[in-house]
Amino acid sequence: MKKSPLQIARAAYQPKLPAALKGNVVLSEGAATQSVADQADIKKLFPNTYGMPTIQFVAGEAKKYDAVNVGVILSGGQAPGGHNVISGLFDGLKKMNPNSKLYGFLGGPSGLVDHKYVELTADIIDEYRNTGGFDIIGSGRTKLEEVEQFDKGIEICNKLGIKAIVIIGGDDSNTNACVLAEYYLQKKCGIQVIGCPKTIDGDLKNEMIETSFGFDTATKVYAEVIGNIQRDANSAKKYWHFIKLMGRSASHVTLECALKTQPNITLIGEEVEAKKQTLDDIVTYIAQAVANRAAKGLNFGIVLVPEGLIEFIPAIKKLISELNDMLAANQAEFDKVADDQKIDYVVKHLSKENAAIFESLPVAVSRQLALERDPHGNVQVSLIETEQLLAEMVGKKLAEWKKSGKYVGKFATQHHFFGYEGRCAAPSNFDADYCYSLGYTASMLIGAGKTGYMSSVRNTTEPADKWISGGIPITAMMNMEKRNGKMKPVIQKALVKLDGGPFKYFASKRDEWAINTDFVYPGPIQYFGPSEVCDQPTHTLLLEHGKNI
Ligand code: FBP
Repeated sequence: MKKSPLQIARAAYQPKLPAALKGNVVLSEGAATQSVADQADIKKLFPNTYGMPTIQFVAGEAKKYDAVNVGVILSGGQAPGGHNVISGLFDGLKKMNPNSKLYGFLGGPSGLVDHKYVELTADIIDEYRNTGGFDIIGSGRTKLEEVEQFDKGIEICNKLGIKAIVIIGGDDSNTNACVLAEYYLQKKCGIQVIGCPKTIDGDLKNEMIETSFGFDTATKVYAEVIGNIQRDANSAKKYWHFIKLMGRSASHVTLECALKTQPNITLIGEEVEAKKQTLDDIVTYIAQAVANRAAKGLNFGIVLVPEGLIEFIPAIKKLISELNDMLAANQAEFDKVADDQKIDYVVKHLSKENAAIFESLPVAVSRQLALERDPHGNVQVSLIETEQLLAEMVGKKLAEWKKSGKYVGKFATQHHFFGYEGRCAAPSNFDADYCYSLGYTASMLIGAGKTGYMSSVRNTTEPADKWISGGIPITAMMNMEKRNGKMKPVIQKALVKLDGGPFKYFASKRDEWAINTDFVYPGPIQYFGPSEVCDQPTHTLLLEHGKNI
């Protein structure tokens, strides 16, 4: 395969590891844990994996490890750094015992069930070091939650002599990893399961998991292109750019990009929900900011919109919740309804209030809400064109205001959606190091005989040398939530905290950014050069750790 000069230089990059992982490690156990909520329910559902202690790896004496065969799965959406998790895992396993083997299950969790796999040899791993993408083994969104699937997993693991599986995924995939770990313990089949925190959305985090991998690189890519668009807007001075950013459930990506680029308007879904805003409130807020700038002769600007916005609007959230329950209860009947009758079916089966809201939505949005779900039952918000919807609604409002003289200006718009552009970018130094360390830590958890743990690398606003490597029981992150009409144990999503450092900083600045043109142009990710240019973690991480940006 032909490679660019940067790819060649990047292949030679040696990711940094926490100091403790550079030599021999021993395990130090912390306090016993409990789940973030619903302790009694989670304990009952996970009798074998509940309450385990947190773990930290510290430098120690050399130890002999038996050779072990391990399987690895990439699950869900791509995130920069996945290949480095796998290379860190590979190197860690080989360091413990050079006869250990790593198998990659192909195409996501379905590879385990359908017995599709490849042995990952040193030659294959070397091709993918420090590269973006998940193409080394592919990914998929198949849910692992049926006993038959778990048993198919045991079959292939027995055939290949696999004693541990590493699942690299987001909150849903790691929830499934924990269910699998619990089942394999109950069955006493001797297969460990370890999770790794992945998602560009940044919503899988807590005290021990400071960030999910991929968030750093993806937001750096989006911030670069937002900056480029800002410079274009400030040069041409004729367009308002509406930019939707990925982040299915949480607005971390949008908030991080705002902190990096200082656009005029940024919507944060979590705030919309807390303030119980309606779609009209949001449109009015944007229109007012456009009118204020127009009064200063500035008929251009930037609006950032998180892709999950729609689901945060309380009225629509209620509608989606009823839709989920109704569809779950009537799934068999609904599946038989002809495609062109499905919307009518939905309207007839909703409460009056929600049916009215459903019918008031643009057809494209209502179709998405009712008909297009991913295998975890999530609304596929990346397919809803919120940026266009908002631009049109703001345009209409401004046209009304123009009639009454409340607004004088020109309003021409451009729309963008940045998501897929960032998910497979070559990992930043931060993600390259963080992912390699996560993978390496996963190998240590396997060596320590652990199961039901998520690989954890902390203290990430310090240089990599000072990072702390360990594991956190997945049950400690769980609570009970309604999924497809039933209460299920799931990892609690980390949403933007309105009293947290990143949001508070943004809120203190946004009025100035709205009226002025205070754009920042971050430029492209730098892989080589001074540390302050190449190795900076996200603004979100810095502010969450009480540091300045
Ligand atoms: P994960 O949570 O699986 O990492 O995926 C995140 C994400 O990129 C979201 O931001 C987006 O809504 C979704 O995946 C898009 O999914 P798909 O790749 O299936 O279109």
